[in-house]
Amino acid sequence: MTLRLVTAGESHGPRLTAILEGIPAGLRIDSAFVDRDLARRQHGYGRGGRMKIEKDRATLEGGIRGGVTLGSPIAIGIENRDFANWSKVMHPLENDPIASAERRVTRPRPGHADLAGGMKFGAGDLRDVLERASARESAARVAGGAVCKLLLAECGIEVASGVLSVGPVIDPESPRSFAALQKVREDSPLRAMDASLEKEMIAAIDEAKRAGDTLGGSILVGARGVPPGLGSYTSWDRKLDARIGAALFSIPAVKAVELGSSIEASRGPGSLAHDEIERGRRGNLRRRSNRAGGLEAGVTNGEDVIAVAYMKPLSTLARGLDSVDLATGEAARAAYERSDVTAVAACGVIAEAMLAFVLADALLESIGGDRLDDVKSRLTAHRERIRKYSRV
Ligand code: EPS
Repeated sequence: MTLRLVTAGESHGPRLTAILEGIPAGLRIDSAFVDRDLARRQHGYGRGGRMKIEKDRATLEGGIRGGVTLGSPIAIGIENRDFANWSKVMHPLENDPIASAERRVTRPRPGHADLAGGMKFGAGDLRDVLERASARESAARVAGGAVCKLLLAECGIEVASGVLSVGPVIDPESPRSFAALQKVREDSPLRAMDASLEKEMIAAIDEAKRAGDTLGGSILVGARGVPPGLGSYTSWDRKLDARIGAALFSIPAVKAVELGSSIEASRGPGSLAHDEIERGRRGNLRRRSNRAGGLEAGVTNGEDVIAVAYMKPLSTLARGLDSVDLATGEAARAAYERSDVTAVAACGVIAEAMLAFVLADALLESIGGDRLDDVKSRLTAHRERIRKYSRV
């Protein structure tokens, strides 16, 4: 692996940290761009009280000098404003025993990491688990992903996302293309691909909230301008579709991932599953469709990379699900403090970050270069070689 992204920090601890290692030297970092993505992740109808407290901003703390990367690990900090309300319980060194006892969690939520994580680490207080398992961590990934997007943009690659469905509200005919993603309105309440569905989506969220329930949904994430030949078919762990799948599966609450329109393709014959090859007017090779989502045998084929991530409904329900109190052994309702009703809009922005990371990693692996100008000139040579190959 050429690029590495590590995050640290608890949801109500002092701050989150992202360390991104492997970005070439000479990339200009626009911190306003990173902050814009952090704000996009916080946006979205259905979020809870926490998003009113936080105002995520990136503090660039390492690997950058005068706004330009040095080739060393990039460190980004994001303050948790809510820490001010939790310092007696979440201070890394010293906590107030009475406040900590009051905030102790012993009734695991089905679907969250509480019980499985508690069994793994032997946590007497499930807060030790849920603080790190919280989707708050995804803010650090979005900051790291924004830097990857800046690298990709220098190489002519764009990444975008939109909400395909919320709960049962979906347009099954919604086009799965990058062009459709470009129509998504960033300031709309849900960043839906089909704006005409937003009213119905909002009504579904309101209804779930009234019932003390939560909703999931699905998002489309895509990239345009990706050169052919990234990833590899030669070994299972080099396959880019597998790497994109793993990255999207790592997003909190994502339980299924699809590339292109492969679920529909699996239900029909091969004649309707593949993307037939033809020659364009300028002699270039092109496809009549993009059902494969820009990936064949784990290698990019030059079409837009398209994936869908499916998010389960959030596991913190106001009404609570049946559970067992680990302190008493008795049946009990799962713990509830506060929560989002849905975070599907945020999921799209996190998916952009994860896709940007995997594509930047694959680009550096295939094209390489210690300095941005080396990467760009090598990429130009790569694109030229492929252009010549396609015209033989
Ligand atoms: C989350 C629970 C909520 C969400 C949180 C993820 O936080 P709290 O427990 O403070 O109400 O708001 O998401 C974020 C804080 C965020 O920045 O996305 C959970 O349990 O996963």
